[in-house]
Amino acid sequence: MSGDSSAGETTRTPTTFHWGRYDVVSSGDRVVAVEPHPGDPDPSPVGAGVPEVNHAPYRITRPMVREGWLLGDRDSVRGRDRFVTVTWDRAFDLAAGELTRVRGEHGPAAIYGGSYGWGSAGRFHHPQSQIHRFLAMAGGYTASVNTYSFAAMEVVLPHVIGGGPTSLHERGPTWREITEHAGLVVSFGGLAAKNTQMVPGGPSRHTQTSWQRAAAGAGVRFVNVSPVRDDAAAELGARWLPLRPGTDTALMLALTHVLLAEGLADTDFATRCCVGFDRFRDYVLGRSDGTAKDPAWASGITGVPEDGIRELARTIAAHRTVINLAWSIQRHDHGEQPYWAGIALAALSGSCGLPGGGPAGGLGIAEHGTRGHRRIAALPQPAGGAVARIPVARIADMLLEPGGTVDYDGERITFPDTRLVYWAGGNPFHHHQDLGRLERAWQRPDTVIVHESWWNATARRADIVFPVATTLERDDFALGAADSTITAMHRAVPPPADVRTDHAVFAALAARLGFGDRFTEGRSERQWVRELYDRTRERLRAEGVDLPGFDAFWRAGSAALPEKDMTPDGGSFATLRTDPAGAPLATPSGRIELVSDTVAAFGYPDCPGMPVWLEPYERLGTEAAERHGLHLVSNQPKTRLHSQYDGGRISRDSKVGGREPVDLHPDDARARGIADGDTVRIHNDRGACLAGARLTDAVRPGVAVLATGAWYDPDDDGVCRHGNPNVLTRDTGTSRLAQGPTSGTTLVEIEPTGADVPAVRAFEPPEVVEATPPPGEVDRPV
Ligand SMILES: Nc1nc2c(c(=O)[nH]1)N[C@H]1C(S)=C(S)[C@@H](COP(=O)(O)OP(=O)(O)OC[C@H]3O[C@@H](n4cnc5c(=O)[nH]c(N)nc54)[C@H](O)[C@@H]3O)O[C@H]1N2
Ligand SMILES: Nc1nc2c(c(=O)[nH]1)N[C@H]1C(S)=C(S)[C@@H](COP(=O)(O)OP(=O)(O)OC[C@H]3O[C@@H](n4cnc5c(=O)[nH]c(N)nc54)[C@H](O)[C@@H]3O)O[C@H]1N2
Ligand SMILES: [Mo]
Repeated sequence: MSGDSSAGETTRTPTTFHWGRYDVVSSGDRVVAVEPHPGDPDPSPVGAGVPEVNHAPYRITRPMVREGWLLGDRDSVRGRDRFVTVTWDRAFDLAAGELTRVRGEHGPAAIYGGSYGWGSAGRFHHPQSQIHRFLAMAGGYTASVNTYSFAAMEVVLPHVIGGGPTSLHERGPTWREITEHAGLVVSFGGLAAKNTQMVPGGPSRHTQTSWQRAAAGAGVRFVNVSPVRDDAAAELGARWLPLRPGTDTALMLALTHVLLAEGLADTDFATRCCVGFDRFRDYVLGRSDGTAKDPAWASGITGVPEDGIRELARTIAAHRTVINLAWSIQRHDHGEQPYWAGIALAALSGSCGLPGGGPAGGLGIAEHGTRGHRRIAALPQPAGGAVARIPVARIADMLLEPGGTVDYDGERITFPDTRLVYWAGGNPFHHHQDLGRLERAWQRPDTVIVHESWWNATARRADIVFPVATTLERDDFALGAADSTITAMHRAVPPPADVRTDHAVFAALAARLGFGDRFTEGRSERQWVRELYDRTRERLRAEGVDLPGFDAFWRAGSAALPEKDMTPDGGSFATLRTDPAGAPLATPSGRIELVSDTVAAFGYPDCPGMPVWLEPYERLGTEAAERHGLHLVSNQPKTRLHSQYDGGRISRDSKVGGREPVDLHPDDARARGIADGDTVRIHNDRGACLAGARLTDAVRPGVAVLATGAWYDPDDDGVCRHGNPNVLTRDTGTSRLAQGPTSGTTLVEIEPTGADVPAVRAFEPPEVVEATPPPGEVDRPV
């Protein structure tokens, strides 16, 4: 509970991050500790690293402007420049001036405000909501659609099973159903315990791993189809099927082949509840193209032995089976295919539409398979703010090719001429692919404005940097999308003297641009928090949930909601199974589309009208692997949320020699003269980084695992000294359908570096020069 604290005494205040609910222990202006809430049975360790990062030397504590930009030096380079301190007034004038100039000279589409990223959990201070409201009211902007998480899935699934982008999550079986009815969970991409830590908006309690345990305890068997053994917790006793990354579609087609060839396929469901079964079957059996997608064929592609494939198919047919599809399998070239093929496999498995069976998306991630989603009130957005839009992962294409076009889900999108980029709550110099290419693209706009709390790679590449308050320095409330506790987020400490909230920055800019009152609606931040809580309360009342009034909630620090279990009927595929005509899906046919005439009509060779195996641009077992013999898996980090809190204790403790660890099989390491703990150089034709080798037989030979999120730290040649995998990944869309990111499709080679290696400088702030402007005069470096 918050209250006064005098020096020496500590205060406890409740807060929530995307990784859970915590108590913040503070003393005066300092955060001393961040402790998991006692009600969380399986808290994330990431919280422990928060206090030092909140007060880190690389915290941005004053508004800053890039020197070369301020001086109008067109040859100066973003990312290599010094910064000049400016007053808030000056920073607001510069930003408002540029927004006005760019809109006036080039139109609103020249302002890119996609601003993708995982800003903080609070509902009011949610930076995406703040920036989009601001830019919409300022006259419009170019937005982004879809996600880095699961773009391929969210674009292809509406064609296949209908509904919204995450329809599979809502339709998949719950853990309760799995525990009670399932015999087998086959998980493509595993169900890594590490990934269950994070839920957008915050999990008040982490329940995934205990559900997994309960299912295993009830006799459910698990198969972990993944290059990494630890993608299933040891206690699940999962069978590990290590395949070559990016080959899931071939494996799924072969499993389907066995079901068809051995008379095990549920042809009744396939003909009654799906469309296109005949054509899909003919493709799988090789009748239409002369290649049977049988286990021998798939074994050559996936590296999984023929017998293993045959046996797994028979086990699937013999049990109530969940076909779980992790999001990682679609962050690949042709990433639409494994989701489509996975649903086809589930449709033929005999379990689709029965309790505890059928396809699931992202079970094991983000508390899926537990409860239904809540309708939480958000900051209102004016209509029509986005005057143009791009698929989110096509940002570098947009910056490099103004006027160029991109195919996307049946449309052709023309890239605007981007003059101003405005980011709040994301780190593109962590999340985007081929960062060397993004570096070049990022030099193109006239102006880049960034809100950040820390001198990360994106803040260093901005022209105007607004230093913003962290979650611990603001009042807010949180309710994870599928959660059962609404939590208060009390301001634990004040922000540093010259730091403001995102909202305060936008409110001040709005005032300068003449729509201050419209933006704030006359409410203070605290009044907005209350307002959004009241609106949430109102919405939940319509669902029969009675929340306390704001004051009582704020005092108590949290309020419980009744658990919202999804109907235990096998999800909406159950009604499809019993009555396909009476309970149609929202697809053109009303059924599962094994063949989609809509997608076929787009005429995309890289995403035809049914699930097929298409060669990715690179993979193990092909000629490309002769030069770069290891497949790089850049998965989600166990010790942080992407790049967030990389400098915190938990992430730092995981580094090897101060660099991001790369997991290698001992055989691959031996062949390259690499020992455990060595600094290594990972490289391909796109770039290179350094990392610290960790040898383990928990990765498949031929695979190297370097988690995403190490703060990008390029030297003068663009070699990342710290180990950010996105210097190595390729910036190509999944296909013309979704244009999603393909970070998973990456071959590399690795070698030892020897002793002479540069130090990591990711956490050293850039050079800052103090400007001492006489009042009213232009800032100049001294
Ligand atoms: N190679 C590879 N690349 C990947 C992935 C992968 O698996 N492999 N995964 C992809 C995926 S799934 C995702 S979702 C993306 C994630 O990409 P991002 O969401 O961009 O990554 P984060 O590190 O979470 O960045 C969030 C940023 O917001 C800042 N921030 C936090 N709270 C606030 C706030 O209240 N206000 C402001 N102004 N800033 C705030 C943090 O300091 C941080 O810099 O990465 C993608 N990139
Ligand atoms: N601790 C932690 N948890 C997180 C996040 C985080 O940053 N930190 N990020 C969250 C976010 S934004 C998202 S989108 C989700 C992402 O959820 P996912 O996309 O499922 O997560 P990943 O860790 O990228 O991948 C899961 C596993 O898939 C395996 N894998 C990789 N490529 C392949 C492949 O081609 N085939 C198969 N079969 N397996 C493969 C990898 O070994 C990896 O460990 O995670 C969320 N959870
Ligand atoms: Mo994500």
